[in-house]
Amino acid sequence: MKNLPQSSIRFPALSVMCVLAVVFLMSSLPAFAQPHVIEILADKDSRFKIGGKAAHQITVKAGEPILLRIEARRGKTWSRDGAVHGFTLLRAKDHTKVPGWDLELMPGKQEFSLKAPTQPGEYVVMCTVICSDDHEGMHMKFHVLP
Ligand SMILES: [Cu+2]
Repeated sequence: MKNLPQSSIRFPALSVMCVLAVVFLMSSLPAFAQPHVIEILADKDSRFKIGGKAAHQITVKAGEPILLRIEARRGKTWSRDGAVHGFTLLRAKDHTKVPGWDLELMPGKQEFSLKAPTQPGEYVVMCTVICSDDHEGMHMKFHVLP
């Protein structure tokens, strides 16, 4: 008994309450603690896929942290630096690039920690590597909710 920290002898109830308070805070703030994980396959047939199906749209919340987990498979052609696809986010209205969202995809799995655009609205994800004859069709909508 001598070696126990004094505080746990004097204030056992207080320390239990502190632990409970921390656990409660952590569980009530999942949006800040956990990024929105999006798993995408950039496939060899020049299509973005989610859950095995061709993906037409991704929806996120403005400013939320995002973890992109992308697996890229090489199509017929690739760029000189080895990138097999690209993942570039453009504003739909004027096709200007969103800073930080101009990604090159290497063969295999890769992760990107990003922040969703702070401005709600319509965006477009485009492949920026000429990956096959079907490259022009490699894009999807990206919707940012307020
Ligand atoms: Cu492409």
